[in-house]
Amino acid sequence: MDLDSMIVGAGVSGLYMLHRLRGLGHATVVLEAGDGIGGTWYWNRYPGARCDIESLEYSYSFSEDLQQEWHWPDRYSLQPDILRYVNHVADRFDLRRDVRLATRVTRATFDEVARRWTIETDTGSVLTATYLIMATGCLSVPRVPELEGLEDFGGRWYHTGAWPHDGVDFTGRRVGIIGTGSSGIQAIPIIARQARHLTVFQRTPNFSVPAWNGPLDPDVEASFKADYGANREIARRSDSGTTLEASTTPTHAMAPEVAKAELERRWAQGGFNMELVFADETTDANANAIVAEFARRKIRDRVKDPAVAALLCPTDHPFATKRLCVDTDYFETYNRDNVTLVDIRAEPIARATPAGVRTAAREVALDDIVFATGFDAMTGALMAVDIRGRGGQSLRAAWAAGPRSYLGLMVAGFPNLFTVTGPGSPSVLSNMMTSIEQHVEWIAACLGHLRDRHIRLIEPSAETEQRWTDHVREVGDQTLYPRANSWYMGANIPGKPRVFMPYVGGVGAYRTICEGVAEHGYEGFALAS
Ligand code: NA7
Repeated sequence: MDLDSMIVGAGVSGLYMLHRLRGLGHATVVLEAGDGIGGTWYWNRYPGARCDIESLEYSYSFSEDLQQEWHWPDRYSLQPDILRYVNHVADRFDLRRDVRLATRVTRATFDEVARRWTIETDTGSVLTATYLIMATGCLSVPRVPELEGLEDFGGRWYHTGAWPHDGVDFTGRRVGIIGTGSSGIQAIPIIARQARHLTVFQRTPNFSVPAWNGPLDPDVEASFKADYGANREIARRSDSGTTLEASTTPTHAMAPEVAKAELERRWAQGGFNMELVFADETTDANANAIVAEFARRKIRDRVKDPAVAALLCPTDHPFATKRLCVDTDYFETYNRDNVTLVDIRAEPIARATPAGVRTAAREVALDDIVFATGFDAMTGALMAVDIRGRGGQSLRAAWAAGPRSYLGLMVAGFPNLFTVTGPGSPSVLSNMMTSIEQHVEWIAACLGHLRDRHIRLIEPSAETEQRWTDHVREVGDQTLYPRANSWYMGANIPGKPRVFMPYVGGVGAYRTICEGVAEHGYEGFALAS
């Protein structure tokens, strides 16, 4: 099958990409490994799975009718509600007929003579297309760590990012969960309410802020929708891709009592508001320490047993330099009689046994193990495909020392290959919806530009790629982010290069750069007809 373009992944970005490329008149298909559409929201069905960007902003903005008509039940949406929304969008814009499900792309090769991509799949089909768009997501390759003896474990085990579709009943069972990132922190309170006993194996305590979730207030909804267009524009020009109001005042310009009141005000707003208390919160260690200590004090307030509270207090990384978690009753869950916290830095897990898990200090009897151990983030899904560019060079080799790109959109040596929210773009540091729409619209405009000028080939020069990759690193180095062993840094995957992968310059500033590049005839890219 010969196509104009091919999209890999039928999540939020791939589906919108399809819509826009149809608008250009492209013959295009979406190849999707899952049996259904929705990407992240298709796979992550663990108990409590919820978005921590507010519903009114974690939604497409491209259709005014859609955004006005859709009603979100909660301030922060549950996974089933988001999946229902994605399916609604697919039906409303008639997207399904060009999506091929249960088809995993295994290899993509650029043919320099034909100037086309050849794509091979695990179903044996081979397709060719002029343009290849990877819409494979930033958190889509779940990672189960090596755990000796897991094959002999007599119970059931699951990963949060590949959860069974008919759900899991933990009633009456002794459950162990490994991992206290966003997924663990969302799942733990829910599983604890159902299970006979829950043992949490914690390697690193994480900062978490209450969501204060609840039904979406009809007045908030009405007033946000009354100015939906203007609100979206604020989000597009912001740092975070949301309308959350960021402080412009650095700590030293705030009197201590003002700072204290501000911390409490932000805490009462909940969620990512806590990242926006001081203008220098993620760049100045002293400013950050104030927020970190405030957040630790809240943990001590929420957890009754001081020894357990101490174990739950993060001390090894600055506030929000690992992705900030947003919770409902997370810390309070440790006040329950049926929940035990095990610090696996003090007593590492030695192995799984037929009856449970053995640590250096004890044997924990378990019926079920839940891995909330995260993903090979940002590069994992791209590197999972054997992508070959000019001269047969592989993306895996090109990125062996860390990802390189121009704008997180294209890679030198890989003509006509686009990455939606690729490493080197704001992506995971932002509201993904805002960043996805910006990338999809930029790519569609770019392909329209090429079509109108009968240009067949686009590729960044090696120099521009180097300059952008250096810029991403330099901007990252001005922040506290590189101080944490986070998945932003690739630190959660043994052997992965330690590189800060997202672009921290801000969604609005990044958008302006992308717009400038396009306005100057795709500056930094080589175009050939
Ligand atoms: P994260 O944020 O990567 O969290 C994974 C958690 O699992 C984290 O607490 C890790 O501890 C822990 N982990 C990972 N490997 C191990 C091993 N081998 N042993 C013990 N503990 C381990 O993934 P999530 O799914 O929670 O969240 C991913 C993103 O999805 C989230 O940020 C949102 O954007 C949505 P560590 O901190 O590495 O010591």
